[in-house]
Amino acid sequence: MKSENLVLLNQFVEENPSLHSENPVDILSILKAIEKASTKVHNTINRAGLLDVLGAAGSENIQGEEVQKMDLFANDQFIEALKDCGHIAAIASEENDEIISLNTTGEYLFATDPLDGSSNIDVNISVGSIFSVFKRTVTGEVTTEEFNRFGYEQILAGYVLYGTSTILIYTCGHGVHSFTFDPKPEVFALANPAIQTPENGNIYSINEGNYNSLDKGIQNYVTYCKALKENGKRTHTARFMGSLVADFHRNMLKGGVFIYPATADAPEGKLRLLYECNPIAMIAEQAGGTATWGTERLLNIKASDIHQRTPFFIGSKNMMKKAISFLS
Ligand code: P6P
Repeated sequence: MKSENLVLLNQFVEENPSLHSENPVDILSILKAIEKASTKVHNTINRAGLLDVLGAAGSENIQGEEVQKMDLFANDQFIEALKDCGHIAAIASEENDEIISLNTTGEYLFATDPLDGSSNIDVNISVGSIFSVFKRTVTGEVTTEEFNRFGYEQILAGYVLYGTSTILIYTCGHGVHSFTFDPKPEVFALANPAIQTPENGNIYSINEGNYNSLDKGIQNYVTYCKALKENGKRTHTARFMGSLVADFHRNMLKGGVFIYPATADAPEGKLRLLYECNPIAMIAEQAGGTATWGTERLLNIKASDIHQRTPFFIGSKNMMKKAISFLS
């Protein structure tokens, strides 16, 4: 496809205002900031071995996890780009214990895991930037409590997946839109205006290293996935990359279920509600899938802490029905 035929973000938003909430101009401005920041991340990740950006930064985040150099680099890019965009009042980031106030006149709140799965960069496995946007209901100085919103209140949610190609996936609640990064001239171009996830699939994604500490019902579901057909062939296939965005994106396109439940290492679940599970759950639902924290809809949770964790079940509608049927 010649570059002059590519549909870029500006054109897609301007030609489809009804897909972009009641303020498409604001949404475009935020998306352009995400494009700017993720371009910087893309260019750095692709040369990581040649730059001093691999490995640990020598500090821990609020979760007590070792921060990677690329986490800090990605975080800085998003903060800078969103500051310039002017519409963001404050950011809640996995990399910062407290919220970052940007602009008291900003109409929106931005939550992000700027580079999820970053420890995979050193071994060349796909990673992702995850983002979630809420419209403010008050004005003036932002407080942390303003982020205590229901997941279903998000007005923009999505991720950038840095894989064999770099792609931007987002929704404003009117379908899931996919854009592919074109390195020349460093823009995202429309790939699919409306992604739908298969209702069925055979991929199950769970870290079975946790098996012996899982709830009995989840153990029983894993055993169900290992059952063989009458002809002796497998019924399911296991795929788990240890990179949420990559695992979710594959399952969304091919059909599958991803589970990160409560474990002995993570009694509340490992994944964070505000900037990992909420945005990906909104994408899943908009693509025709389901996302829960057990038997209940994930987006119905009202956050109470910007870094709170939650068990996470997400995937194809019918696979999720079967998985949830095993939960007590
Ligand atoms: P475990 C990456 O650190 C991450 O936050 C997600 O991207 C991924 O799904 C999960 O943790 C993997 O965790 O315990 O299986 O290594």
